[in-house]
Parts: sequence; structure tokens; C-alpha cells
Amino acid sequence: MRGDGQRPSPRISPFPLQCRHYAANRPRRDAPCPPSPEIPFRDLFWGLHVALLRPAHLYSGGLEGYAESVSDDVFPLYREETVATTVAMLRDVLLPRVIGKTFNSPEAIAAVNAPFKGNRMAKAVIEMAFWDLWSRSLNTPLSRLLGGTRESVPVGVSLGIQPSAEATVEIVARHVAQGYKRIKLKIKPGWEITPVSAVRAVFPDITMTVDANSAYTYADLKTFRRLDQFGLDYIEQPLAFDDIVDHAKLQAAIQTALCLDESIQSAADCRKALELRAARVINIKVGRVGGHAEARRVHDVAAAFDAPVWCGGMVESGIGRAHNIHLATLPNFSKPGDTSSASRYWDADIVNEPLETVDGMMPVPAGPGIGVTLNRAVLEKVTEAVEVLGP
Ligand code: OSB
Ligand code: MG
Repeated sequence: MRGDGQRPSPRISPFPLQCRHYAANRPRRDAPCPPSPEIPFRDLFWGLHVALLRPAHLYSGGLEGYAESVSDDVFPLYREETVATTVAMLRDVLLPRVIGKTFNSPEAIAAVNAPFKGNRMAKAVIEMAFWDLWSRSLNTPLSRLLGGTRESVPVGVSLGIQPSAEATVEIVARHVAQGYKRIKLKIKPGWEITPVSAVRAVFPDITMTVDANSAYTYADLKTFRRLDQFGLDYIEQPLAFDDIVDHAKLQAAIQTALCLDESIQSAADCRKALELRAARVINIKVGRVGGHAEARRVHDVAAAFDAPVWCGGMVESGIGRAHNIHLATLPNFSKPGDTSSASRYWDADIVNEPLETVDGMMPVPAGPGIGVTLNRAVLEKVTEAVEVLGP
């Protein structure tokens, strides 16, 4: 684990903060699913939660820092936070406590809102934007300030539930051909053995995982025992988001490693899950855990347990995607992440730099901060509301 002594201790002047807070329609490539609880399960986690975004836009002395929330669009289907709760928290609670004040480190700004319970996705927006602003002010890539060393990070793809086994094999083949280093299939009760066995028949050697987004219970143990035969690298979040105990029971009863996503909101959650052997792999999403500092603590705790981590995705625009890539340069991100090419998601991104993989490697955007610049024309086009707070 990295000691505090190796952390950079930059000398910078404190930032008086202003904030420009956008509510924007994400310029999605596929038509978004209708936001209705009746939508088919296969669409729930593939395209729903992306209609709006709000890069918090902190600026000082000509510099700006950017972040993006990863909360659900309308319905809280991933965890509890939605765009509406995030906007309300930022506007009424979190931003008023930081706007107009000065901070000289990301930890200092995060500490102000730490006493408030939950709402980590909303808190992460401020913390992440400050990391970007801070690292830009130091003319240093965010990855370096976080302690990362890589110039590019390995990535895989997350593929939504397809209408048939043939369609699954076809979409997997297309992404294998593009060089992605891991294929993750979304599964749901009754739709796991069929797609996984179909893909395995054609691709016996690819690194493959499945993600259930909490769709099962411990009563489905037989199904998970059957999945053991397919050599999956791990099974992601099979059980309820708030149930570490049954994950531990399930992990003890099968061979395949479990990976926790929704269940882990903090380094403390990670420590407890690994201590109880509820998983052997951890998915880190910086928005889910409240920011980069906590994400790094989760990374460090997992390393202490010899548990590999990887960087998850939330169908982000180029801003969230760039944050993810910088975070994934830390040493214990030893499995491919979900930050695949932006062109898979967007016709036009809100950043100027194309974030595209080459042979399954995503280059770290070069330059200070998160290394991307806003495409203001695209942002303008998709913006529905702008709220400006600050002196
Ligand atoms: O569970 O990892 C997940 C997308 C939205 C919400 C939750 C998840 C996902 C993905 C897609 O799996 C990741 C991506 O491609 O950005
Ligand atoms: Mg997941």
C-alpha cells in the first residue's frame, strides 16, 4: 500500500469556488428507453439512467474543473440516487456549503459535506470536480496526483441482454474482434446458462464475466453452481445491494469468484465484505463511493486483502469517462474495466478529445487534470437548464 509520504504536497493558493451547474440531456447514440417501471428487465441497466447529466463546473482564475453525476435518470434502479435527488442535494445542501469558500485540497472540500448521510453520487460531483480543478492548477495529470503510473488502462465491454443466444454470440464476436480484453454479459433469472454456454461454445478462451445487478437471491444457488462450469472470471453483484451476508454464503458455496458493485459504497464496506469473504473481486465506481479519495481508499483496502479491483462504468460522457481512466491507473486495478470507447455510447460527446480504445487499451487523456476539454457547442445543444451559484 502507498504510504502518505509518497503523496505529493503541492503548494497552491486556495480556490474561491463558483459553480455552474448544468442539467443536460445526454446525447445518446441509441434512443433512450422510455422511463417506465414496465420496461423489460433487459433494458433496465442498459440505457435508462443516462438521460441527464450535470457536470459541476467549478472555476477559478481561468481554470475549470469538471465532473459528472452517475445517478439514475428517473427511477432509482441501480442504487437510491436519481438525477432529481442529486440536483436537490447539490442545490439545497452540498453546494451552498462550499460555494464562495476556499479549499486547498480535495480532502478539505469533501470534509465539509462528510457529516451528511449517504448521497455519495451527489457528493462525488463536487469532490471530483475539485480534483480536476486542483490537478489542472498544478499542471499535472489527475492520474499522477492519485498515485497512478500507467499511460493506458486495459478495458472490456459490458453488453446488455440480447434477444437471443445467436444475437449474444454475434455482439460478443464483434467486440472480441475489436480487441476488448474482457466480455461482460448482463444476466437475469432464466437468462444466464443459455447466453453463457452459447458464447463459451464459440469462444472457449476469452475472459468472460456476468453481471446480475442484484437480480437473484440465495435460493438460486443451483443456478450459480451450474455457472461454475463455464470458467467465468467472476460473477458481479448477484444478490441484493444491501446483503453482504448472503453473498458470503453464496461465495462459500461456489467456485467462481464473486465481485461486488452496488454493495460497496465505502472503504469500510469493502473491508467488511472482504473480511466476511463475501467476494474476491471489487468493482470501484468513483461516483458510487463519493469521490476519488474514497475510491483510492477502497483500492488500498482491497490491495491489503489481495483482492483485485477494476473500474466500473455508468455510461458516462467524456467527463466521467476521463475521471474513470485516470483512477484506473492505480496499481491494484489489475482487471480490465468497463470504460470502453466513447463512440460505443455517443454520436457526439461533450468533450473534444476522442476517448477510444486501441486493442483493448484506453490511453489516459494527456495534459493537466482529467485531460479533456469541454465541447461547448455540444454541451449547449443538450443543455436544458443552467444554474449558477457563487459570488
Ligand atoms: O452494473 O456495472 C453496472 C451501467 C449502468 C449502471 C450499472 C452498471 C452499468 C454497466 C455498464 O454495466 C458500464 C458502462 O459501459 O459504462
Ligand atoms: Mg455492475
